[in-house]
Amino acid sequence: MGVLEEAIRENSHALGFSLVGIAPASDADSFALYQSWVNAGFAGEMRFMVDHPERRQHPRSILPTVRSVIMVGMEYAQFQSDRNASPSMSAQPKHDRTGCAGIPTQPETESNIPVKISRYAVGRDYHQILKERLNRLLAWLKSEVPNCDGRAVVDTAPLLERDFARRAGLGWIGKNAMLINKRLGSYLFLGALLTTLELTPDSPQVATHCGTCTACLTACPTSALVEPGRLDARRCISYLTIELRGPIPQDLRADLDGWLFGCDVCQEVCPWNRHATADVEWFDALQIVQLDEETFQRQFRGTALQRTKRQGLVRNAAVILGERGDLRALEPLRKCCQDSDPVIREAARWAIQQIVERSNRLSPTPTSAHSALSSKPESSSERCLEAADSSRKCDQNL
Ligand code: B12
Ligand code: SF4
Ligand code: SF4
Repeated sequence: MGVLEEAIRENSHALGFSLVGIAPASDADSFALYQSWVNAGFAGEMRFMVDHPERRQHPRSILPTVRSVIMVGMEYAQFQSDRNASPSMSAQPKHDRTGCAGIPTQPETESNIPVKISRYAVGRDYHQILKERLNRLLAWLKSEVPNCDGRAVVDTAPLLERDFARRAGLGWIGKNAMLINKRLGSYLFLGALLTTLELTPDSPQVATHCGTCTACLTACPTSALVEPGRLDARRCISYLTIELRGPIPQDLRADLDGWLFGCDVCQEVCPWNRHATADVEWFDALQIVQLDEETFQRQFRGTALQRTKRQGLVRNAAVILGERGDLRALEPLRKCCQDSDPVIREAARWAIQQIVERSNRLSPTPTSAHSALSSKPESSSERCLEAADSSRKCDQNL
């Protein structure tokens, strides 16, 4: 390894990047895989993945004079110490430390219905933090080699990041489609610094270490991993709760598995994450469905949750509440039926229907209904009837 490459590594580590590697700027190895993924319709409504596919073939579409791609990986844990954007709505206790097969649980109390956000979304939005640090790396590189140029990219540029990370030796692509590092697992963000410098590349990772394991394929709640490493985003909870605008398809609503934003199931079950210390964060779905725009902005500005907007977050909470069938959700859901947003109204109406139907199934007669309706039988059954009425009114509004 040359002196400059060594200095790049040292500076990257100093900036908090646990993993650093260099890949040559050439055609993406798996460009054909990406094309067949798009052609199969797996990108769903993500236009940014479908439009101009040729841009993902070579990183020169981002920086025309690029000659090397410095790939970095940062552990989620780095971010989770920075909780200044942590919303006060989180259910307590906020964080649940889990490693391998650590499926987090949060006890329900009388006043809350816990739902979880995936580990990568905890704390400040990673895009900003990675980009800031990559730009610092670029500034340092420019001071070392004055004529060089570069461009920092995180997530949003047309670069097949996992592909380049594998080529830079950061890890292999698991059957769960994640870039996995033998030492650190997969709770990692990726970022890239494209540079005009001709750097000595690292050896690509060729070996995979999944072996005969298929834990992620069987654990995925929606069977989105249609074959090893190939994900139908239209079924993925991460896509459904973050990227999809409009209603969540009815046949997948029962499978959201309590995820309000994103999903980590295929990583939670991965043995390579057994030492990981990343946390999920819990929220109270009863509070989320009551969020107004101002509160949403105040609580979630600067976090990854802004991507789904208030519409997405309230929609997701309503769908999960409908699936849970808890009568406490009826009152807030009824208010959602009056929301100015049609997607929220539809989700609330559907949720109310689920709760009413479930309650009717559990207690077909008023007497048995009362005993099934927990602590406040009279008001609960009244609310149930009113809810059914609201649901009909909502139908008319749509
Ligand atoms: C679109 C997108 C999504 C979509 C689609 C995901 C997908 N699997 O395609 C949705 C919204 C579903 C999503 C979900 C998530 N995402 Co996302 N996503 C992206 C984005 C913007 C593009 C990914 C892409 O190009 N997809 C198209 C498919 C075809 O590509 P791919 O899955 O990356 O697979 C390529 C390689 O794996 C390769 N390949 C597959 N198998 C093999 C085998 C061999 C031998 C070889 C050589 C190559 C190879 O072929 C593919 C084409 O290049 C990237 C950022 C970026 N610019 O790359 C982040 C990114 C992939 N996402 C990330 C994260 C964190 C997530 C979530 C964990 C978030 C969450 N907790 O909810 C989930 C994980 C879901 C999963 N199991 O993949 C991280 C992944 C970090 C890592 N360690 O891998 C990235 C890199 C963002 C970042 N900068 O950190 N995501
Ligand atoms: S993120 Fe969740 S829904 Fe998506 S593939 Fe992984 S386990 Fe399945
Ligand atoms: S769960 Fe098993 S098969 Fe899936 S990515 Fe991890 S090691 Fe590979």
